Amino acid sequence: MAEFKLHCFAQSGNAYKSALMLACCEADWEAVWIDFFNGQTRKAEWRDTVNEMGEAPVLEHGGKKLTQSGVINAYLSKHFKKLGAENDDEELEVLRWTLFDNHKLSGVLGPYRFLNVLMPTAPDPAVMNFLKGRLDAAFAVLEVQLGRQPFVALDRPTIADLSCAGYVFYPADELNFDFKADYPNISAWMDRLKELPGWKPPYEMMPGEIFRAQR
Ligand SMILES: N[C@@H](CCC(=O)N[C@@H](CS)C(=O)NCC(=O)O)C(=O)O
Repeated sequence: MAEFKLHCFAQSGNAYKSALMLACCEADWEAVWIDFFNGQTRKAEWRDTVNEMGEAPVLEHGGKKLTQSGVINAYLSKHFKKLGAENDDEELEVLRWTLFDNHKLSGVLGPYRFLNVLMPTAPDPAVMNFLKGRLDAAFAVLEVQLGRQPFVALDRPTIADLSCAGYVFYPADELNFDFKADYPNISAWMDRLKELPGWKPPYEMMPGEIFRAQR
């Protein structure tokens, strides 16, 4: 049995953040597939026994059960002494960008992509335009930051980078963003992240069938 278990599914960018962390730490881990699209995380039993928040990812390790990718990755970073902060100021900076990601990037890009290609009914264009505007504003912030320094929070890769990268490596038609053309600093940062030992794109990292909604 593997030392770490990550409850996840291939479409989950939030789970990808922790899967990527486990891979970068060369952890002995296994994926426990969540049948998200048949409602597993909405069932009372799953909420009672796995995560009361009804969300992926969930990490199991040595009797601990952790949720929230930011918390999971902070735990893994301390455990493996990788991709973390080296002092209090750095820790705050890593936390600051992780919260920015959860609120402004992944917290919007996840639903935007879900409406775009995964939801069975076509999305309302007004909703998509609103979310796209929010995302362009958030990516503009990241673009400026990555023009100042090579990685999001510090001058070296940290778990804040993994957080901000949760969704950007999904196929372009799922995201509707052309990072190379519109966000060159983000695109160059993505190339740097691909150099991390253990890096793989999300659909190769986690179990699950790739699909697009048939409308
Ligand atoms: N802030 C959380 C977000 C987790 C999250 O929203 N996960 C999605 C899958 S990518 C989910 O399970 N959503 C279920 C729901 O919102 O009901 C994290 O970083 O772990």
